[in-house]
Amino acid sequence: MSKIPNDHPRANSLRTRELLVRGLQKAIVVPEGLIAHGRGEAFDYLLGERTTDLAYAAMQSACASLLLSSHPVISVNGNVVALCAKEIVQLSDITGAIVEVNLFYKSKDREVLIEKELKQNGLKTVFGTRADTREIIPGLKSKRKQIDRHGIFKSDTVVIPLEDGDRAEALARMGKRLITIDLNPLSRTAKVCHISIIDNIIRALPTMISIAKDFKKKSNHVRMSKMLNGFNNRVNLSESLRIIRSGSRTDCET
Ligand code: PTJ
Repeated sequence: MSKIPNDHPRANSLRTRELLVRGLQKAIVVPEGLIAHGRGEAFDYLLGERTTDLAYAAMQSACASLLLSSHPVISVNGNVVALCAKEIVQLSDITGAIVEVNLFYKSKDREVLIEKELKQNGLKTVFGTRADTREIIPGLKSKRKQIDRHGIFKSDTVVIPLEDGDRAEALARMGKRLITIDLNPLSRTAKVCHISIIDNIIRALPTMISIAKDFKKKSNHVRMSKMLNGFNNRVNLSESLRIIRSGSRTDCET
């Protein structure tokens, strides 16, 4: 990594960019992934590059949902693995969710590299990379329609971070309970999901890991069900937009 001074006002943001550039050099990330990140960054800037109370509440509901599900799955793409491979593996360990690779710009080479990266970070089984257990999401044209029979196909809950709207809508039609992490509260994905965490995945995953650990120690079925059923994504999205529109961010001009 190049030397980014610790006292640089945008040090975290610059370090995150470097993770993606490194992912691009390893061919885990596609060039389009850098552009997608740029869109996310713009929303993050407007949100104040912080986890809002709304995002925290969404993470609590999301963790409750994962822990209450019988077959939860975390779907990952190139950007997600370049940014947070270790955290994906940790969240999978704690919640029992399996991890499935699902790429928009799908290629066998990238699948192999992403699988390797996840395994190097401690994941034992990676779903979504085998042709013999493939099923198809009805009504979806992109290569993202290919899913694993033992993974997303039979799941009840799917986490779809940094996702495109087409597949989110198609998974919703299949009756899946959907959770996303997406900085854009206006995206089709954020609108169609049951729980949308409007936060940077870099901040969201470590927070979700600590919430899930805490729930496993201290929480019970009834409390988690209340948290899940009490969550209203429409309010969450409109309040997140209100924060952006209010222009409350004043601390950073660079
Ligand atoms: O690895 P592949 O081939 O599957 O391709 C992955 C990308 C991300 C290129 C692909 O899925 C894509 O084009 O996604 P979209 O349609 O641009 O959607 C990505 C969404 O994630 C946008 O709404 C962004 O605002 C949001 N986003 C980008 N970076 C972050 C983010 N949300 C949270 N944290 C981020 N770091």
